[in-house]
Amino acid sequence: ETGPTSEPTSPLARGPVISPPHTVEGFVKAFLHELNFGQGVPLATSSQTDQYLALARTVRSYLMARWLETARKRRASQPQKMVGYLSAEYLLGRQLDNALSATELREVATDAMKACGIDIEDLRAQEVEPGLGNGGLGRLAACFIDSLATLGAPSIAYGIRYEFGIFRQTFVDGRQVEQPDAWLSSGDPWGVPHPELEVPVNFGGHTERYVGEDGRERSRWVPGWGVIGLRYNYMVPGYHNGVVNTLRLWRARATNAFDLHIFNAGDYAEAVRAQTFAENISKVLYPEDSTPQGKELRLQQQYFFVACSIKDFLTHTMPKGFDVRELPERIIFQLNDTHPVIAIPELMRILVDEHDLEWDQAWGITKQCFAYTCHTLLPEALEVWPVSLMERLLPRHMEIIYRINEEFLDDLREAYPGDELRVRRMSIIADHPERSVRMAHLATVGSVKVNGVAALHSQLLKDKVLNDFSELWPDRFTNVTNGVTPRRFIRQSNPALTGLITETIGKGWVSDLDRLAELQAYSDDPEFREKFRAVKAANKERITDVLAKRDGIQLPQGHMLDVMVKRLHEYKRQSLKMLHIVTLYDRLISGEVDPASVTPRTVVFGAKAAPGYHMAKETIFLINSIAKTVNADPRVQGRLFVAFPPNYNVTLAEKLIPAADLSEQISLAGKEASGTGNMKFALNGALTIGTDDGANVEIRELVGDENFFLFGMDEPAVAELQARGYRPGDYYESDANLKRAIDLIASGHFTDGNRDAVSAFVGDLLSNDRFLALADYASYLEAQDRVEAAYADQEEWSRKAILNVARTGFFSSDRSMRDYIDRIWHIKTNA
Ligand code: GPW
Repeated sequence: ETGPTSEPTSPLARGPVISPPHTVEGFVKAFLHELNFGQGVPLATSSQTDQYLALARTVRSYLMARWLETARKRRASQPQKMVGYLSAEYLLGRQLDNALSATELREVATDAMKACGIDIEDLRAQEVEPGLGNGGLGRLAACFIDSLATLGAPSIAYGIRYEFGIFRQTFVDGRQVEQPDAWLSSGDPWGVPHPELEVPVNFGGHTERYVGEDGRERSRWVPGWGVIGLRYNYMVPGYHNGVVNTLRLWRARATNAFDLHIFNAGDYAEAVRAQTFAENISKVLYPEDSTPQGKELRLQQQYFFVACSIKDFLTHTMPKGFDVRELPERIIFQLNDTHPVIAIPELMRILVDEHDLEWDQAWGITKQCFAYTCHTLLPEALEVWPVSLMERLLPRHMEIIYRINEEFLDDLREAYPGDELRVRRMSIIADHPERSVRMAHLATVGSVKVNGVAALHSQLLKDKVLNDFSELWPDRFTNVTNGVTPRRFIRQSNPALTGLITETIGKGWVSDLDRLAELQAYSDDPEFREKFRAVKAANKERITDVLAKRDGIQLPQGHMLDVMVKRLHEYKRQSLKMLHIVTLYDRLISGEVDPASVTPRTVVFGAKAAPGYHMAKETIFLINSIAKTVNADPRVQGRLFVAFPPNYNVTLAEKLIPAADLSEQISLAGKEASGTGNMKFALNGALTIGTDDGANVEIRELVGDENFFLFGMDEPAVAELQARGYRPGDYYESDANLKRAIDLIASGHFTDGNRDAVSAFVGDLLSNDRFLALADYASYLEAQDRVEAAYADQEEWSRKAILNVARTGFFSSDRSMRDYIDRIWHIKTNA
C-alpha cells in the first residue's frame, strides 16, 4: 500500500485516526454531517430513508476508525500468517443493530436520534438485509466472520457482491412466486466502494506452447475476453474488542479496452451489450441450495471472485516484492465447499506462468495454501463441471487440472498396483455420464485438511463420500462442528433472555459461551423458571406483533409454538411434518379425541424452494393448502393453527427463533451435514424433536437424552433398509394413522376437492419417497405425543428448556473458529 511521499508537517496528519467521539453530542454532529453533506438534505425535510442512510453512514464512520486502526496494527505485526475465507455466499442479515452493539454505541445512537426528534426504531425498520446467500452455508460464513473479528484473528473474507440476493418469496394462491431482491435499490451505506482499484480477470481464448528463455517448454494462456473486478469493503466488527475486519466483495464491470475496441468499430449498441454481458457475472445469486445446476454463468462467478481475491491478496495485502515461496507461512485459504475450488489451479497458474516457478515447487506451495470444508453428503450436491465447458471458459486451468490429475493418478497406481477401479473412482476427471471435473476431488487433492461440519457428517465423509481418499490420507480428514454467533442469535435477537442470563450469571458470557453452564444450577429454581417462561411469553408476543404487521397473520395466543424453518428440500422432510399436522387435524375433526384435552399448538413454517425444484414447490403449495383448511375449520376449536409466513430470512429468524418452544430437526439420518438452525433454537430455549442426524447428535449428547425428543432410524438403519429395498407402500398399508393422513390429502380435502392438485405429491410419496418419510412416520408421531405430554407439565418443560440453554454453549461459532485456528490454520490471534 502506498502512503504520502513525504512526512506530513501537521501533527494532526500524523497522529492516529480520529474517531468521532462516543458521546451523544459527537454522534449528533456526525449524523447531521452525513445527513447534510453526505445525503444532501436538511433534517427538517429529510425522509426516513435519508435518515436511515445517514445513520448507517455515521455508524460506519465509527467502524471505519477502528478498521483503519486494526489495519495499522496488522501492518505493524507483519509478517504474520492470515486466513483468507473464500465463500460464494454470505447471508449477513441486517447490519445496523449488530454494528451498534459491537461498538457499544447503541445508547449513544438512540439518544442522539432522540435529540434529533427521531425514533431509532423507525430507522432500524428501514434496513433491507443483504441476502447474499441461500441458507445454512451462507449464514455459517456470516457467523464465522463475526467470530473471527471477535477473536481478533488476522483474516479477510472474500465473496461476490451480487446485485440481487436470494429472491423475495411471495405466495399467489398458495404457490411460490419469486420476486427480485433489489437490496441495493435504496443505496448501500455499509459498503465502501473502490472503483479506482481495478482487478482484471480473464476468460476464454486458448493456450500456446512456447520455449522460455531457460529452454524449458511452457504453456501460456491467451485469453479471449475479460472483465474488471471492483472492490467493495464491508466492515466486520468484533464484539467489544475494537477490532474491525474486512469482508471484501467483488463486483464485475466491463473492461474499457473491450468497450473501446467495439466503440472504435462504430457499434455503440454492441458496446453497451458487452457492458451488460460483463456485469451479468455479479448480477444474481444462484438460488439453488445443495443442488447446483452446472450453469456456465455460475462457473464464471466462481472464477471471477476467486481470481480477484487471490490477486488482491498477493498484490495488496502482501508487501511489495515478497517471495511467493513464503506463501504457506503467510496465507491459508479456507474453501467454503467446492464453490471456490478453482482457486487451486488459479494459484498454480500464477506461480508457474507468472512467477516462473517449477511445477513441483509450485504444487508443493499450493497444496499448503488451501483447506477444504465439505458441507454435504448428497451426491447431487457435489459440484462437477463438464470438461468441455472448462476448456472453453478456462483453457489454461483445464490444462493445469489435467496435469494435477495425471500426477495424482501416477501416485495412485504406485500405491495401489493393479487396482484400476479405485484409480478411476478417485480420478479428478470423471468419464461418465460426461467427461467432467469433480471439484470435491480436486479440493481434496489440493488441500492440507478436509473437514466435515459435524461429528457424524465428518465420519460419514470418511466412511462413504470420500472413503478412498481417507484411506489414502487418513490424517488429512478432520471434523469441525459448526457454530452460530451468540451476538446475533442471542444478544441481538433475544434481549429478554440476554437480560435474564446477565442478571443471573453476570457479564462476559456473550464472548465466552461455555459460561452458560453456570445456568444449570438454576434449572431447579422455581423463581428462575418463572422468569424464563416470562421471557418466552414476551418473545411470543413479539412474534405475534411481527407476523400481524408483516403478513397479516393472527397467531392464536397460549399455544405451544412448533417451528420448522429451513430451505425446502425433500431430505429435510417438511412432508413428514405435514403428515403429522394432518394426523393432529384428523384426530380433532374425527371426534377421536376431545379437543379440550389437546395441547393447543401453532406450527410455523418458513422455507424457500429453489425456483426450478418442482417437488419442493408442490410441497409449499400443500402446506399452504393445509394451513388454509385447518385454520378455517371450526371443529379444530382453536387447538391447531398453521402459519407459513412468506420470505423467511435472517430478519424474521431473529424474531421467530426466540419465541419457539419446539424445534423441528427431522431430516433423514445421514443427510443433513450439520444444521445450524438446530443450534440457534436450543440456545434460545426450545426443545428439539429430531433424528440422529448432523449436529442433532451432538446437541442430544450435550443436553441429555431426557431433554431431547429423539425419533426415527439412525444412519446404519437407513442404509440397511435401503439395501433391503425400501417400499413406502408397505408402511401406508400397515399403519392406519398414516393411511388416513395420506388418504385425506389424496381426497382433495385440503385443495377444494381438487385431487389432481395433490396427485403428483401423493404418488411420489407412495411409490418413491426418496427420503423415507413414511418409514419414520410412526416413530415421529410417537415422539410428538411425548412432546405433548411433556409440555403439559410446564415446570418440567422449563427445566428441560433451561438445560438446553445451559448446555449448548459449545455451539458458539467462536469455538468453531478457535478449532479451525488451532487445528487447521495455525494462525495467531493476538492481532
Ligand atoms: F451442498 N449447505 C447449504 F454442501 O446450506 F454445498 N447449502 C449448500 O449448498 C450446501 C450445504 C452444499 C448446508 C448444509 O445443508 C447444512 O447441513 C449445514 O449446516 C450448512 O451447510 C453449514 O455447514
